[in-house]
Amino acid sequence: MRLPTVADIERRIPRQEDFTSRARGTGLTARVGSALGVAFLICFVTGLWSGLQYQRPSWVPLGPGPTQLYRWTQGIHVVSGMAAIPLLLVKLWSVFPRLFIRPPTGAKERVLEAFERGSIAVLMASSLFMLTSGLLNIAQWYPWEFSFRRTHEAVAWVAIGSLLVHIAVKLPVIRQAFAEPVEDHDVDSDAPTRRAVLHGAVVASGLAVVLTAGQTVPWLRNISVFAVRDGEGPQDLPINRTAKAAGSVDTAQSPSYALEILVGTQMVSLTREQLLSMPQRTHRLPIACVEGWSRSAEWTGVSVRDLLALAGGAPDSEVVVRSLQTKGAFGSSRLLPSYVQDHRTMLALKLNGEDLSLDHGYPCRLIAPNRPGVFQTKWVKRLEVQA
Ligand SMILES: Nc1nc2c(c(=O)[nH]1)N[C@H]1C(S)=C(S)[C@@H](COP(=O)(O)O)O[C@H]1N2
Ligand SMILES: [Mo]
Repeated sequence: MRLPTVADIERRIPRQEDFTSRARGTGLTARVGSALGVAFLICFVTGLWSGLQYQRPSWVPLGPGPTQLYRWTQGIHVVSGMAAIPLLLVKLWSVFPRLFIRPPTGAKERVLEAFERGSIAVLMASSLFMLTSGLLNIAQWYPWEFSFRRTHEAVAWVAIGSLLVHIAVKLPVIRQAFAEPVEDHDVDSDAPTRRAVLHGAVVASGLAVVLTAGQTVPWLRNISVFAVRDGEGPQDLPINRTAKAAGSVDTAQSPSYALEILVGTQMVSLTREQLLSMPQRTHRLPIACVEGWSRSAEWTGVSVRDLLALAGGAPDSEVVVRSLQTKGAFGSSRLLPSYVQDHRTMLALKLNGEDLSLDHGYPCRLIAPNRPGVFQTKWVKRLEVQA
């Protein structure tokens, strides 16, 4: 038996001409690609905004208003990511045969071609990584070892950078494609047309939006089968992490529980009864998770500002909030002075008129306007202020 030669193998690799579907075409690619570019851009900007909540350069103002801002930016982030998935799949399908174009013969052309293919490979790999890691994150499945947030943010820069290069390189082709009709041949009735593929991509993307958006938009909730949380949960609010998972069941229900407020070296302790005897404030505020789901509720409790006043802390302090939690991440968060000054930043004792349930953070939880859910610390043990 003769081993296959390189020429034999080469002959078996398909050529661009072997893909005969007339449903592919530059007009289709350019249109789906542009929609995808818009979705990526929205995703990138809203994602940057979310990243700033964790690490803020001093010139970026972050505060409690507008109350619903983070809820909307993060809802839009997740929805535009979902919308991008069908668009990316159709886009890749529409250019797939180009993978099999044979390299050009001239040395200079080969180098240029290698650069172009290299940049597209980076764009494709980073785009697929962004959409996959985002999707797995909202499904709360972490099959990886690395930090989701840092990696998702770092690769976003690679994706947006290679996208800009790609657009710059293809601009003449894109221009021409938009100047011409999507179909450039006589449409025979049997074959799927480019227009049909384009419509299919738009419908699939629109469906992804509608089926996800209900986690932010209440009146869409019942049809949003892709929403990660259906809005169910004790006291009408979803639960991400239970008290059991956080290892706070016993300490949260202990009769010896007292909230500690540490100002410099001075400490004030307050039992839940003492907290309840302080002036109570009630506000309607959303929990807005980074996974895109959000839900408003009526919270009643004591403002952090009132608590600082009682313990001798200044109202323009930065406050660290620590939880009783013993297992897992998100056991503490930091309140910027702008949040502390707003009386709606509270330690909530009640939710929708009832005592806070254990899984919602009993004996008390932080709630503040325009704040990512992950910083709305539950089972609060201590407020710490640098004197
Ligand atoms: N102590 C503590 N507080 C926490 C969390 C946590 O894991 N531990 N999860 C946060 C997250 S990610 C969100 S979105 C909100 C709402 O989560 P829940 O649905 O679990 O209450 O609570 C936040 N507060
Ligand atoms: Mo969250």
